[in-house]
Amino acid sequence: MQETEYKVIVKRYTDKARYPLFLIKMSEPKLWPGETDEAHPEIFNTIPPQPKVLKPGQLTEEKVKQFFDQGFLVVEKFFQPEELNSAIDAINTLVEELAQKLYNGGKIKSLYSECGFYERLTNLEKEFPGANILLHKLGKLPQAFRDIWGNERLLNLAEQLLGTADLAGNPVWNLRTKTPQSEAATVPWHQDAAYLDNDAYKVFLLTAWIPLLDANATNGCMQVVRSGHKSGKIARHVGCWRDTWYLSLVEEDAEKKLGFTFDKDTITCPVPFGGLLLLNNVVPHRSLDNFSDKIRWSLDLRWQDANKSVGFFGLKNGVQMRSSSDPNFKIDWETFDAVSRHDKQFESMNTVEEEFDTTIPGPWMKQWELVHHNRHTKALEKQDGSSWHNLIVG
Ligand SMILES: O=C(O)CCC(=O)C(=O)O
Ligand SMILES: [Fe+2]
Repeated sequence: MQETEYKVIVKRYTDKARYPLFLIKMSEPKLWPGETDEAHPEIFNTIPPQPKVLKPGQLTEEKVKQFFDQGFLVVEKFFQPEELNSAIDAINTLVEELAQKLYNGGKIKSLYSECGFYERLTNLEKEFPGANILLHKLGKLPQAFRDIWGNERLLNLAEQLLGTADLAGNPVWNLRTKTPQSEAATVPWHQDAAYLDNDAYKVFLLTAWIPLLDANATNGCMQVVRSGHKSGKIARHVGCWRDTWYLSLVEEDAEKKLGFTFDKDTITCPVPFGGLLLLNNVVPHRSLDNFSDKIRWSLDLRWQDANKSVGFFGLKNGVQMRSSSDPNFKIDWETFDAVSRHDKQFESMNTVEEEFDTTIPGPWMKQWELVHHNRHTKALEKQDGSSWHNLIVG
């Protein structure tokens, strides 16, 4: 249903019949663009034809089966420490640049140069709450991140699971800056497709979640609902969780619609340094709070069939990484990086990002009911076209 149609209904009921709003809600089951009855189990459950000879990085038959059965897989050993250490160096540079910027802007009194990789951002954050969000919003990919994303062994793995040699990186990638006890970095239960447009409900995105330390239940590793992708459906999400930009699954709806119980099917997934967690975009997952005194850094990177929609509301294209017709295909990172996803997200919400702006507005907020407004959803409150959210949420 279009927003305009909905507004007409709201107007009709509120002006004329003066129906209480909850009746309007009950009478129209499909109010939110993200909410559909679609089911694409075959896309997320079918093992593609497998290579006869495995390339480096590819998984055994048993592991592939496990991934498609459970919707996730922990690979304990994948990277050599050197491969991740260059990402750590690159992040240290980014933190240094952020500290300088905050310092020169008069936002902090110390650069905390003496602190290490797992502590420095926490100190910046204490003086300037939201410093971790500034880093999370980082638009550009340092070379070390490109090297990980375009890593030949990882691309072999993506090719094996996606069943195509036409591979693209999806524009939604993240550096997670999970400082201790920070609400902004604890991501509640969700299905990744809920953050994208409805095209993503029928395109398999493969995520590799790569921690830059031993991630465990104390420092906020991930939890996944085992086999929560089986139905191939997306359950109801609502926004925005606490003081964040996150959507969260409506748990009762998810259990009913997707056919599992959180109690029985939740699996905690510690991942050692050098390992990774693979996910599809339909399996529900969340991250735990970070109760340790170290920053739980991680990267999440996504691949898909280059010929399919990236599902990002037309805001940014993917980055092609392999071509079935050109074995010497070269990745054009420059074109990809020239478009800032976060700028586009602000634009899509008709709002302007200010300096030191620690909010993250984005189009997913228009896909689902907003049951809670906060500073991240402000842009939506201001917009004429979306004031219908407030009519319902109150
Ligand atoms: O790293 C986190 O805390 C959340 C990651 C996540 O939801 C994802 O990679 O899809
Ligand atoms: Fe996610």
